[in-house]
Amino acid sequence: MAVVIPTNKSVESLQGLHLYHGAISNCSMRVRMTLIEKGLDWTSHHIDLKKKENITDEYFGINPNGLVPTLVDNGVVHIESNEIIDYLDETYPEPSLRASKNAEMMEWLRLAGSIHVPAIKPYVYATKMANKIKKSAEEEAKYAALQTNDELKEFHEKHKGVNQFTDDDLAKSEAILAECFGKLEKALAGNQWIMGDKYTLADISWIPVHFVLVGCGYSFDPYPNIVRWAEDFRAKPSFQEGVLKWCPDFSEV
Ligand SMILES: N[C@@H](CCC(=O)N[C@@H](CS)C(=O)NCC(=O)O)C(=O)O
Repeated sequence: MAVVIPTNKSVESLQGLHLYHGAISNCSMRVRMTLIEKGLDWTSHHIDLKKKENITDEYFGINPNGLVPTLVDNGVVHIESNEIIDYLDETYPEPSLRASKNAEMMEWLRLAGSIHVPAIKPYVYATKMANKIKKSAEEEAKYAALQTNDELKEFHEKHKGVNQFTDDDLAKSEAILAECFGKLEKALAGNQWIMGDKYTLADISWIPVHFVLVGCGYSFDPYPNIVRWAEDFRAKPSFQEGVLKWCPDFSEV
């Protein structure tokens, strides 16, 4: 469980559920959807990534990676979106979003988490975000002073200043995505949801990835089962409230 001891002690006195999240962040979308599915009351602390509101001493004091989302539950700080949704389902079990084959479902969450930096983030930045989210020299200096995570430092170096993601970065990311979506396509053959008839955390973990990639121009034409599965979310209140209300169309971001 990704619990962190915050250096920004102000959050330790928060009562109830507080979510620090980004409107356009796919990782935040999965947590918002889970909170909504569970009918939980939560206080929103919106962090505007385009305005670099995550690059502050205050926020790094809550999330040591400077990433959204962060959930604070009665003063306890949780990071890592896939771990947060698992935590929410454990702690607030009704309605259950867990599959009877729990290990298999957790493997889908682990997979979504494991491809975030090698595939999802580079694809989104290379095709869309890098130019929109360029840091000023002052923001670069602030980020360098705050960020201690080497993987994230290396990732953000790739689009720092005049640097750009290369064709090779994009090709590597596309290869990983193709392998994952091949698996997802197979899992959805003859099934409404990833784990079968029951809608679970696995679906919640993956739909934001689909939503954001579509907005970046990724084609799901080779995956008809995924296209049909994604369509089914349009009618879900948790998708409308947790995704579309905050980000109606990622291509417009
Ligand atoms: N593994 C983390 C990844 C979180 C993450 O990368 N969040 C993005 C938005 S989806 C973010 O905060 N980006 C800002 C940055 O990289 O500085 C999780 O699942 O919570």
